[in-house]
Amino acid sequence: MNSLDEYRIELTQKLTETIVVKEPDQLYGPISYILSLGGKRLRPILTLMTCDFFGTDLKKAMNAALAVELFHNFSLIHDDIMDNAPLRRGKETVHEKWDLNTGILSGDAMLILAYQFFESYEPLLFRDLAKLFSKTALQVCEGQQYDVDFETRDDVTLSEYIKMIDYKTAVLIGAAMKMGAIVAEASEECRDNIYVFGRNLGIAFQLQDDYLDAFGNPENFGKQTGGDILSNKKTFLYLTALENSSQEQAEELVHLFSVSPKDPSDKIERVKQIFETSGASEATKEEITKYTHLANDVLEKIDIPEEKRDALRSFGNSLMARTV
Ligand code: GRG
Repeated sequence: MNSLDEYRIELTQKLTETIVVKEPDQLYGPISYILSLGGKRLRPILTLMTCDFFGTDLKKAMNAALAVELFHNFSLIHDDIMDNAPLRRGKETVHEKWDLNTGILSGDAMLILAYQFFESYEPLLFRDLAKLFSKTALQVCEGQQYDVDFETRDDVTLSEYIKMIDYKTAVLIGAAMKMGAIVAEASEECRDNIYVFGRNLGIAFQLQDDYLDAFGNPENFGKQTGGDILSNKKTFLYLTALENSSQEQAEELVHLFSVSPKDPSDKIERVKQIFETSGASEATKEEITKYTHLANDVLEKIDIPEEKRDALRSFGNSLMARTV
């Protein structure tokens, strides 16, 4: 069993070897750029780890892991375009460094490159991997569309929000793990259970992201906190605060989320106060714990050695406790 760092090192080495800048460099340069910005490499590590845990050499899962990381980075480029975001991983976004069309086309090329990585697998594995990948990519699009729709809706419910983050974020984490299980030729039941584990963990992961966006320490988190508040994003924190507040406080919150002051520091501080006093911050932590426990419950059904189950459990718990 490898350590997380070992999975990350193997993956990053392979990524650098495989993705080289060639002509036209306006197409491949941005791909190499976004991948060089690092990131946690959470999804491909999970693919390698799952394959390893089901008893197969992780090298066999490398191409599936690379596909997952390419897809993730492609979706970040296009997401940044849609959000008009200036920074990604603390550096200029692709469309800022180059331009919009470059971001669109390099992103498209990454999606195709991701699919190409599956071509190295034998037909049955190829079929299962490509099928899962297509289904997941479509769900990610649906999640993204829900997210866009929510910007102009004022009646978003908590369950709709959970469905949105499930599709936009969690399904890919579930699929990343299931791909490891597919490559390891684990039973259907194991594949499905590890998928549910990853999906629940993915929901906890996104809720933790929302929480850290408001309450994280900017030095650890790597970005300025309050970004979601600044962009008036209807996160779990916001929706819970609205639900739990008095009419007066709810009206204040709605008002705060309708203005964009030049100096936003007072707005951010006041919204965070309301998140605290309404119990929304506590409720979000409880929701993170709920989804982490749901993930851990499924683990019990998976037929792997106890030490590996423990490793997955502590991985889930460390995500729940993460500050970055
Ligand atoms: C699927 C065809 C197709 C199009 C994509 C743009 C889009 C449609 C979807 C957006 C998907 C998206 C960007 C979801 C956010 C996922 C997320 C939590 C990103 C941050 O993940 P981390 O924290 O990032 O793992 P690092 O930087 O560590 O890799």
